[in-house]
Amino acid sequence: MSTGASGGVQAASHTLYITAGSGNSYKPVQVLAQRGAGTPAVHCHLQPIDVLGGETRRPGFLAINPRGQVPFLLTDRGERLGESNAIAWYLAEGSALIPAAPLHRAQAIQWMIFEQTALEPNISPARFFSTLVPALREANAARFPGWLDAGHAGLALLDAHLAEREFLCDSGYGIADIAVFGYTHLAREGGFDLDRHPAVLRWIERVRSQPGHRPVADLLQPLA
Ligand SMILES: N[C@@H](CCC(=O)N[C@@H](CS)C(=O)NCC(=O)O)C(=O)O
Repeated sequence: MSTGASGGVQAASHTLYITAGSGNSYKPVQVLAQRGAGTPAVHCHLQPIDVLGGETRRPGFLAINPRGQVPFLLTDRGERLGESNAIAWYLAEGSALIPAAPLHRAQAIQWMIFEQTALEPNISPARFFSTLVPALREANAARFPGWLDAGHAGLALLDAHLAEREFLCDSGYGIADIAVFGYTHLAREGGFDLDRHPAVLRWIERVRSQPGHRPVADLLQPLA
């Protein structure tokens, strides 16, 4: 028995392992918050993991996810799933967050791969050493120019795409926006100048205004 997304006690529930302040952990939680009225409920217990305290490297967590990373999903049937975007997709099934048309579904996958290859690998470490563990920033100073250059190049591509449209896929707001928003909206915390990307800034505000949107600061709060 565990507390579900509804706040009530559920007989069977997924367990989603997450950590505070993480753009990756934020994505599947945002999906749970935005699956929308009228779609079947997904009962999910949010289990905080202390990454900075080393919990992902301890035997207890490695027995759950040998890769030692969050987010990680243990389903109500004991199945295991890693990778934030895969978990987000699984939890979004049955909702309008996943586009219906084949081309739009493929566009969503395209942007979720872009997020993991062009944005997250640059924004996440720059932010980590700037904001989450600033004591290690100096020791990693030589790596910052590479992260900033590559991250800005990715943000420029995103900006050019968004200059012509409201959301990433032609079908409108959905899972790709949630995935790309995860680290993009935190980029300033890594030293990125988002003023260079005005269409990205306008899109960030559009994403923030979507029904059910929760700020990353509320990541560990129980879902309504
Ligand atoms: N590609 C993975 C990256 C996951 C990741 O880097 N997780 C970090 C927190 S944001 C983590 O668990 N780090 C702990 C560790 O490596 O020990 C995803 O999208 O889920």
